[in-house]
Amino acid sequence: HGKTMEEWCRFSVCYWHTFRGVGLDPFGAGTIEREWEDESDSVENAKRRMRVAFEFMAKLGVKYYCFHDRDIAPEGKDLAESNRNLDALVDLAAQLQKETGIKLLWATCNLFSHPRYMNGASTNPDAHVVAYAAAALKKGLEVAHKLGAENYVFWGGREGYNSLLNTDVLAELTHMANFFKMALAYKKKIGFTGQFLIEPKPKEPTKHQYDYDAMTVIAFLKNFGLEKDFKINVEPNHTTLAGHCYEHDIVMASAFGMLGSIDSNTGSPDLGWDTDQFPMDTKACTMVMKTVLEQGGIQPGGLNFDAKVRRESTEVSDMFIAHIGAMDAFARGLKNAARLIEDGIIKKNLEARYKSFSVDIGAKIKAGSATLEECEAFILKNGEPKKTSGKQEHFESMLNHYV
Ligand code: ASO
Repeated sequence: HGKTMEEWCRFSVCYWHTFRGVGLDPFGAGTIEREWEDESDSVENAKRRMRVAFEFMAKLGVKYYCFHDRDIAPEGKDLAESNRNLDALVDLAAQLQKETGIKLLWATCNLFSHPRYMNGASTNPDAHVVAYAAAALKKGLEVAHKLGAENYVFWGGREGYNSLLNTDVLAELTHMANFFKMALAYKKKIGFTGQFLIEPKPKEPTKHQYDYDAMTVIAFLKNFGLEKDFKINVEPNHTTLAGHCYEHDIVMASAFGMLGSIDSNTGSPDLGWDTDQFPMDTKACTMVMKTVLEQGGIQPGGLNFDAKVRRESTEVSDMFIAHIGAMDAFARGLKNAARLIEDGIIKKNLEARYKSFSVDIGAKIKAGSATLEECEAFILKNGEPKKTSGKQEHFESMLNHYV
């Protein structure tokens, strides 16, 4: 296909789990201590952590990373101090990126952890909070621009509702769209060229999250005229929380030209919450890479290992194993997908399955030029359709041959 394995698999390490994860879960405190961390949450500690992070990524051989503003630099007592903290770490990141050749796949702002965001950021009922989130976003875009981020992600961590009785959903969705429009205006103003991405999630911590899944996000973007400026970052565990499988959202986003990047973990259907395990499911990786191959790649997005360090994962060596295993899973997925496509079985089957759309009334339906009267005339002339037409429920079994 004229591309190397690395170009297809643009792997990225996520800062928030790999370097900030301490093994917290909704039912218990952290279990992991790293020797480079101290209690201070200071800029000095953040700098030490960043040096370790780049050393880890360089040893791993991964070319990209992703972060939230608050992952790399501590929150200050006010916006100005938070921004100063960020500046200090951004300078170091720029230097380390240069030294190692590691690039920023995407940056984002954490607009969900601080108590001020307890009712959301852009969809918060308090305009003061919305304005604060916008101010943080302004700085986040400057940081992304300065570090040459190839994308910028908007994950609406708490953009949703807990009760329909106290929520004006149309007002909140409009505020969210206006927030994105402000971001677009500022992006243009500073000349930032990274791709904007929205990451869907159906619920948790809110009862219902607005960016439910790929199709919901596409509908939202089209409704507010934003579809040309955004693509989607699909996160597998979020798709399983929505009741889909990983590849469903990948395929739906890609079908509409909106698949921008992929967070790579294994959604666990055994647990209800966002467990984010490192990817190991070769079948899912095969299906994902099939879509990536079919759409000609995932640039400027990538495969970001948004996977939680497990509570037992107290050794740094375990972090290497997790990432290496994850890269193997996707590399196998890519090879499997290439074989699957090259064998031609899918293409041949699809052509046969939809061949009725190349002639007669089918061709007119396909072109959008058929009328109800013409369909009726076709039936009167050709008789009733056979109920077995197009059914192949066991076709999927052939995937086992490739995985
Ligand atoms: C943390 C979430 C993840 C998302 C990221 C971006 O776990 O899914 O990609 O934040 O804000």
